[in-house]
Amino acid sequence: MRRALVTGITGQDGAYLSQLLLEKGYQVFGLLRRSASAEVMGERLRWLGIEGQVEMIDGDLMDLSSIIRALQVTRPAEIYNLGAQSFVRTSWDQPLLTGNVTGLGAHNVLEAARLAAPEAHFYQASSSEMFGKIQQDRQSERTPFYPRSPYAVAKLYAHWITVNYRESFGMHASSGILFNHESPLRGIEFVTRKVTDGVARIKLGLARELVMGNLEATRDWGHARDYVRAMWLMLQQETPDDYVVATGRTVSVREMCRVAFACVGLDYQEFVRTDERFMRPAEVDVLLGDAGKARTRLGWVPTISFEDMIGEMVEADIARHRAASR
Ligand code: NDP
Ligand code: GDR
Repeated sequence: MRRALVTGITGQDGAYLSQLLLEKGYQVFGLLRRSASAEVMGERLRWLGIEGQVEMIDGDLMDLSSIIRALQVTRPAEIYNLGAQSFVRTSWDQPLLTGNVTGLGAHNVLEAARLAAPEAHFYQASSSEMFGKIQQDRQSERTPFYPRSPYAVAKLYAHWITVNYRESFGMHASSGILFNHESPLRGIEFVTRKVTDGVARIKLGLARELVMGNLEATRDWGHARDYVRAMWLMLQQETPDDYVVATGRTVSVREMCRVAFACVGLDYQEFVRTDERFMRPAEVDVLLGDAGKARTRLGWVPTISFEDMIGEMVEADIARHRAASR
C-alpha cells in the first residue's frame, strides 16, 4: 500500500486531498498539532465521511524533531506540506508566527525529509499571493514575484527553499503555485465562505447585513476538489517541477457577492456594506493565472465552474444553519 504523509490535514485541502488519496488506495497519515478543542480537529474529515480512515501522528511544523519522528514512523512515499498560517489578513497581526510556520515550517519538513525520507516525493503548497503586485496580465511560472503581505513573503521563502533542496540535493520536490480555491470546507474567515455563510444567515432571517472589505479586488477562484488533483499529479511525474494551477478567469469580490445572493433570489446591494476594518494594509488587486504548463504536462484541467462552486457553498451553509437550529 502506498503511504502519504499530509501536513495541514485538518484544513480544507488536507480533507479533500485525503479523500482523493484514500480513493486511490493510499494509506494516509496526517500530522496533527495538539489542540485543547478536540472536537473540532476532525470536523472536515467527518464532513467527507473519512475521519476514521486517516491515521494521525502528533507533530507541529515548528518542531523539526516531531516531523522527523513522523517520517520515521510512517515511511511515506509522498509528503504533502499543506500546513500553514494561511490567512493573509492575520499575517499582519502575527507576522513572526506566520514566518515561522508558513516559511520555516516548510523548511523543517524539507530538512526532515532530507534526513529521514530522502527518496519521498515532496509537495509544497505555494501560492498565487507570491505574485502580489500586478506585473503581468496573467501570471505563469515565468512571472516575477512581488509579495504584498508577511504571509506571501513567508510563502516565497518556502517556495525557494523547495527549489533549492531540489537543485542542491536532487530531491523530488515540487511546488504548486495554486490560485485561490474554495469549497463548502473553506474556513469561514475567507471571503467566499464569509459571503456564502452571510447569504445563508440573511436568507434564514439570522442576520440583516454583511459587512465587507475591498469589493474591487479580483481573484481567479477554483474548486479545492479540482486543485488537490493537481497536487497529486505533480508527485506522479518522473521529474519534479513548479506548476501554476488556476482557472484562467478572474472575478471581483463584488461580482462574487452578486452571484452568491442571486442563488437565493436576493440583490446583494440591499445587504452588503463595506467597512475599513476589513481592508488590508497592502492589497493584491488582481490575480489571473495561466495554467498552460499544468494542462500540457500534467493533463490537468478544472472541472467545476465558479457559479456551480458558489451555489454548492450557499446550499451547504443553508443546510448547516438549518441543522444547527433543529
Ligand atoms: P487551511 O487554513 O484550511 O489549513 C491550514 C492547516 O495548517 C490546518 O490543518 C492547520 O491546523 C495547519 N497548521 C497551522 N499551523 C500549524 C502548525 N504550526 N503545525 C502543524 N500544522 C499547522 O488552509 P487550506 O487548506 O486552504 O490551504 C492548504 C495550504 O495551501 C496552505 O499552506 C495554504 O497557505 C496554501 N494555499 C491555499 C490556497 C487556497 O486558496 N486555499 C491557495 C494557495 C496556497 P489546525 O487545524 O491545527 O489549525
Ligand atoms: P486571499 O483570500 O487573501 O486571496 O488568500 P481571502 O478570501 O481572505 O481574500 C480575497 C480577497 O477578498 C478581499 N475581501 C475580503 N477578504 C476577507 N477575508 N474578508 C472580507 O470581509 C473581505 N472583503 C474583501 C480581500 O481583501 C482579498 O482581496 C487566500 C488564502 O487561502 C491564502 O492562503 C492563499 O495563498 C491565497 O488565497 C491564494
